[in-house]
Amino acid sequence: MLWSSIEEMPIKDLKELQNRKLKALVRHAYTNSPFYRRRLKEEGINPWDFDGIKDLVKLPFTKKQDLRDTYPTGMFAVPLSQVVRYHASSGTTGKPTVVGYTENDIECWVESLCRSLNACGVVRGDVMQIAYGYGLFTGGLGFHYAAERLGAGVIPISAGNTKRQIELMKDLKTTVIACTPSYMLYLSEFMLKNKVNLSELSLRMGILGAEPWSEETRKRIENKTGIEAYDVYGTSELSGPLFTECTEKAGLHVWADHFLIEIIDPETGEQLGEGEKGELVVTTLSKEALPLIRWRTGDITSLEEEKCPCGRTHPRIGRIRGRSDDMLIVRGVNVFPSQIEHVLMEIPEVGEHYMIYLDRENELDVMKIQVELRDAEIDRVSDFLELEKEIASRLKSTLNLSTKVELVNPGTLERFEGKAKRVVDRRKI
Ligand code: DLL
Repeated sequence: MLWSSIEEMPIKDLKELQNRKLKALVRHAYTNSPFYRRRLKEEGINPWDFDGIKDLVKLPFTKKQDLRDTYPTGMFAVPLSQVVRYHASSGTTGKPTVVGYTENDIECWVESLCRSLNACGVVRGDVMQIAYGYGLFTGGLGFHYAAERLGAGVIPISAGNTKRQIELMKDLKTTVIACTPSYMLYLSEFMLKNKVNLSELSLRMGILGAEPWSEETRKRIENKTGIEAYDVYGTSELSGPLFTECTEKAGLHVWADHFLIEIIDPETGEQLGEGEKGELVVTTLSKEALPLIRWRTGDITSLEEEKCPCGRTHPRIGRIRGRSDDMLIVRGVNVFPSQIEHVLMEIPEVGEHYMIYLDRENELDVMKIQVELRDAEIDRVSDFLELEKEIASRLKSTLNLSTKVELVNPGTLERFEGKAKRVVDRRKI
């Protein structure tokens, strides 16, 4: 059963709709956002001559850096009095990127995610435990509104507090959990250790995303827990969680009436063909407050345009294979190595050399940072430990993430002749 008949709109009609909406979007951005007006003028684009999808490649890309440069609301295309919600995600130097939504933007988000939840089999009467973070992160509230609209019973528990999660799961007979795949793995470990019998639970489905995971991890989760695990993708700039697999598990459906997607070669910016692996670029066709033109997500995937066996005509993207930049995702939190460097280099006792190690222990991401002292003048162990604690606490307040910090003597860490490789990611996903 479809949520909306638009999900099976003939591909030709969908393309026409996209074409019309793209022209309107360019005019809206040009007229109402000084940022886009300047950008489009620089590229010599007159929105009233712009001929839709045919001219798409003439449009300049937008990137996270543009949002940072115009912090907090310089890219917005509506007066702030029309903004009914803000979300924000972390940025490289501690400044977040801010996304605003009009009432209509929220409506499109809720409607898109309802289609997605329905496509992976969530129905009225399901009890949905939302274990994504609530607050500025889009996961919690995003799922919340869509699940309520769909008629599910929502448990807005947010992330963490595993014992309570399991208690409520038992007592309220949760059927669907929404959380990161690594948290799902952690939950299942915890249940095993605490002798929680999974067959006593009513859980039948997980909607898992916000970080990279693999087909192997899906199999492990499904085998360990007996649930069906579905992938969900989104980014805060596009609205948060948006696209999921359907029950065919053959790629994530992208709602083409709201989002126009391209796959490009991240080096050259050239468009790539169906099935080719490259960076996902998204143009928002309905967003009013913060329209995004050719937004570079930094995520590597491929495009499938053929109608899905489920009958939906909208294009699909494959599982996200990695990133084209250096952003790391640690326990669902976006971390740029430059943020870490920024914090370290503000501490006078710390030298220039550091390494970032990522491991997975008991199914949880662990980040360890080794950093050299500037000179070997700290000889009291207590001062040494104190400094490690201080660094960890500064990192925690910038990254919103706990890290293990290990100070080492000057000259101990590897030096690099070419590009430094400071990140060692040993997680197996
Ligand atoms: O993670 C939005 C979200 C919330 C998605 C809940 C799914 C569920 P950001 O914090 O802006 O937004 O992070 C977006 O996370 O560019 C990807 O690199 C990564 N990501 C998100 N979903 C997936 C996924 C939310 N299913 C960044 N597979 C994106 C791999 C994912 N990576």
